Amino acid sequence: MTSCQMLIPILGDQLTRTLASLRGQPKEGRVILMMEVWDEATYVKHHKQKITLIFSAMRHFAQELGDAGWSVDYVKLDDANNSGNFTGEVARAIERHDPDCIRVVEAGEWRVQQQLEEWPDKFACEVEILPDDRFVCSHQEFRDWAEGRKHLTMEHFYREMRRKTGLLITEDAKPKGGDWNYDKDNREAPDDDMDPPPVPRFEPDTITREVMELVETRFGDHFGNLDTFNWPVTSAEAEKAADAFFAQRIERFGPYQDAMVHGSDDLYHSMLSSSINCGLLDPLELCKRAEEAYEEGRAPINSVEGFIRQIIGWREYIRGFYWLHMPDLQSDNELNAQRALPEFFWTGKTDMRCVSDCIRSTHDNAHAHHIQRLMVLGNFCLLAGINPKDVQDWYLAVYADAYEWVELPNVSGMILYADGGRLATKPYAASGNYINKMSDYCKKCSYSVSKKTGEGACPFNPLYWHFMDRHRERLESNHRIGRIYSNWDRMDEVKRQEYLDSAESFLASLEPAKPGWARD
Ligand code: FAD
Ligand code: DLZ
Ligand code: SF4
Repeated sequence: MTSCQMLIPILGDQLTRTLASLRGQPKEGRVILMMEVWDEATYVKHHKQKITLIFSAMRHFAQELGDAGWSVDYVKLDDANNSGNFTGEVARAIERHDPDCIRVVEAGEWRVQQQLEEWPDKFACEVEILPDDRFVCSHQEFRDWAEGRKHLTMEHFYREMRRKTGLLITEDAKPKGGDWNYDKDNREAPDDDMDPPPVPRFEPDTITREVMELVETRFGDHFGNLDTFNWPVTSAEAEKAADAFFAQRIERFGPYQDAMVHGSDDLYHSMLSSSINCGLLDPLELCKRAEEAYEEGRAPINSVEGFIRQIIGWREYIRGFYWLHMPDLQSDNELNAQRALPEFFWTGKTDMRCVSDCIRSTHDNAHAHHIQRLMVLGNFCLLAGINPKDVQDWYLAVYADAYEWVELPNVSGMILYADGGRLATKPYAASGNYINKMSDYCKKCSYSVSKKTGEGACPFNPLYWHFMDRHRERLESNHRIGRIYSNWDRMDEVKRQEYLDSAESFLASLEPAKPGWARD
């Protein structure tokens, strides 16, 4: 046993050189502990690319810290005696290093934070849990903001974050460009003018290839494909990805934010979420770079404001919302949705061309862009009444950027209305029309988007009315949705029944996913 003054555990989404637990610390007498553990890799059966990304990024980060003179104790998944969980590994590390104290940054996820909070009772040494100051808004600040508000409107929160950070704020405290929000200018349908440049390639190095082998051996039955792995695994690679976004794609990020094109997986999106969430990129720095692009005339206000809103608006709001409503958020099911996730979410085998393309992208890249997650896959789950637990597990498992703190509010609140409207003021329900307007999917789909009911009709059309009809009691009083029922009531009864029958027969045809898909 060697003795150190301080043990500093760093979790897989804390790969930041300026992390609060490292900042200002001398290297002498400190041991950094990093742990690959079975429990984290399997609490859902994560996409193979997600496990590869995290383990490879962790191993690269450990190497960088070592090169910089830190003493790093790195536990690999296959190390003999690996206990399989964070608490067990910290206990073993205490035996190895006999620290006076443990200094750790709070966990991103509620599940892991529960474990951290047991450490002061479990271990004889002092345990200090620090706030994660890589976010603009602390838990307490969000709670204070939420206190006494009837509805937690993202736009109100976002304006506070703009004022707090000074991003896109003029010297006389006004929003740059004149408006706070340019969302109305961010809804262009795809057109022939679109020509998004490819994202940079990141060839797997020896470390990543070793991790890929481990993942194929230990997690071979997990969803996903490793041949197409292209995620940055170091902060240098992540900076290169960011450089490419600011040089080539931010200009058109705004207008085409909601567009979808068959076979095009990134369009003008930044593709930076997986790097931001595991700590390789600083979100505030990215926002500053976006503002610079506006100041230098390289990108219009709607693109820059849109990007900044996603990060200091949505991302921060979602995190605050998660911590405010956990653990209840996990079990909320306002609309009493009970249907099992269909098998095609794993195979992509469905004639719905939009759904199958989003699942293909998810399988090949561990990624789908926002509007695909929201208005194709999410909309389908909402309309079909898939139970929230299945949907949460799926979204948590399949995306490289997925951590519960960001996945759960998006799933429970934004797509499923399972939280009863605390996040979104109305369900994001849409018929095939919306998908047709914002994509090129419908042109070659074997269903017809203009056909409303019966054989060959786009399933989103009858599902939409089936959803509205079965939740009438709950939704009719919502002023943002109520008028939809006047349209429904104006239809003749035969037509209404056709909608309901078409939806019923489609729902009856869905094959549920095989048991054991989420965890062993
Ligand atoms: P861009 O379109 O370039 O956006 C820029 C950045 O804004 C993103 O990198 C991300 O950090 C942030 N952002 C944008 N929208 C959101 C949002 N709704 N919530 C939080 N941050 C946002 N994002 C995750 O990071 N992890 C998740 O697990 C996740 N699950 C989602 C589940 C559902 C059902 C939905 C509808 C959205 C989810 N999102 C999630 C948000 C969003 O889809 C992804 O952040 C985005 O697709 C990542 O791609 P990008 O980096 O190219 O994003
Ligand atoms: C996602 C993930 C995976 C797959 N594996 C690990 C791991 O073995 N060790 C680790 O430190 N972190 C891992 N992570 C990321 C964690 O799940 C993430 O740090 C916590 O969820 C934070 O609450
Ligand atoms: Fe999707 Fe319907 Fe369009 Fe087919 S017709 S791509 S199912 S929206």
